[in-house]
Amino acid sequence: MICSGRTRLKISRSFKTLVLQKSFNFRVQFFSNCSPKKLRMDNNLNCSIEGNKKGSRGALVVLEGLDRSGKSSQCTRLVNYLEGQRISAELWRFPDRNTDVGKMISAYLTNTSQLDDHTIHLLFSANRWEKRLLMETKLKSGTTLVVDRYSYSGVAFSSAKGLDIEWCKASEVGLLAPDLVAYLDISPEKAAERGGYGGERYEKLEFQKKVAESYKAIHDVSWKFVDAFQPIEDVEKQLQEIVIDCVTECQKGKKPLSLLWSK
Ligand code: Z5A
Ligand code: MG
Repeated sequence: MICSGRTRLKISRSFKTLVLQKSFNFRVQFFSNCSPKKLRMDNNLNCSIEGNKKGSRGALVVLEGLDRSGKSSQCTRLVNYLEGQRISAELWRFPDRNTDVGKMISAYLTNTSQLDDHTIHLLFSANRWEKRLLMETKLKSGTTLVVDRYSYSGVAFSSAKGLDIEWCKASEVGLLAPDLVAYLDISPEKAAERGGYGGERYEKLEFQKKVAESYKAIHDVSWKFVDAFQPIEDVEKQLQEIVIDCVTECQKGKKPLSLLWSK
C-alpha cells in the first residue's frame, strides 16, 4: 500500500492551508526534478491561464488508481452527488475512445493492433491534448469535471513498461493541472479478486503490481488517498467530503488554473 487513506485524509483536513502550500511546492518540486529546458512552458499557454486567475470556475477533479479499484463507479456517483448539490458537473474519462486517436488507443488496448511503447504513450497524451481546450472552456464556464484517469495513468502505465519517467512526463507538460487527485488505494491482489479482468492488454496481476509501484513513484503530498477496499458507499462518502471543499474553493475564485508539471 502507498499509505493509509484515512490517515492521509485526517492530516489533510487538519492542515488544509499546509496542504495547499505543499501542493504548490509539489509543482515546483516536479519542475526542479526535471530538466528546465525540456519542461519550460510555451508563453501562450501561460497567458491564457493568467487571464482567468481571479474568476470563479469549475474544479478539475481526477480519480486515479489500479484497474478495478472502483474509479468508474465512484466518478459516476460523484457527478450524481455534485448535481444533487446543484453544482454543474460532467464525467470525463481518459482514454476517450470516441476520437480518432482514441480509436487507435482502443485497438491497441484490445490487442487488435500492435504499437511501440513510446508511440502508444504519445497517443494517450495526444488524446488528452485534443481535449485540453474544451476542458479549459468548461472549467472557466463553471463546470466541474470529474475525470476518470488522467496524465498520471499515462506516466504510471508507460513507466511500468520501463520507459523513463521524465520522458513520460514531458508530453504531459502544459496540460491543465488537476485541482484534486484522489487515488483509490487498493492492493493489486485485492483488486484482482474483484474479478472482471477482461482481455485488455494491461489487465494482468503482474503488470498491475508494476503500475502500483509507478504510482508510488509519481504521487506527491497533495494527493488524497482513499482506501478503496472499504464498502463502496464508504468510499463514496469520503470522496464527497474531499471533493466538495475543492469545488467550493474553485467556485469562490480562490484557485487559479495551473499547468501540469510546469512553472
Ligand atoms: N492507460 C494508459 O496506459 N495510459 C493512459 O494515459 C491512460 C490509460 C489514461 C484503460 O483504462 C487502460 O488504459 C487502463 C490504463 C491505460 N488499463 N488498465 N488496467 P480504463 O479506464 O478503460 O479501465 P480501468 O479503469 O483500468 O478498469 P476498470 O475495470 O474500468 O476499473 P475501475 O473503473 O477502477 O473500476 P470499476 O469499474 O468502478 O469497478 C470494478 C468492479 O469492482 C465493479 O464490479 C464494481 O462494482 C466493483 N467495485 C467498485 N468499488 C468497489 C468496492 N468499494 N467494493 C467492492 N466492489 C467494488
Ligand atoms: Mg473504469
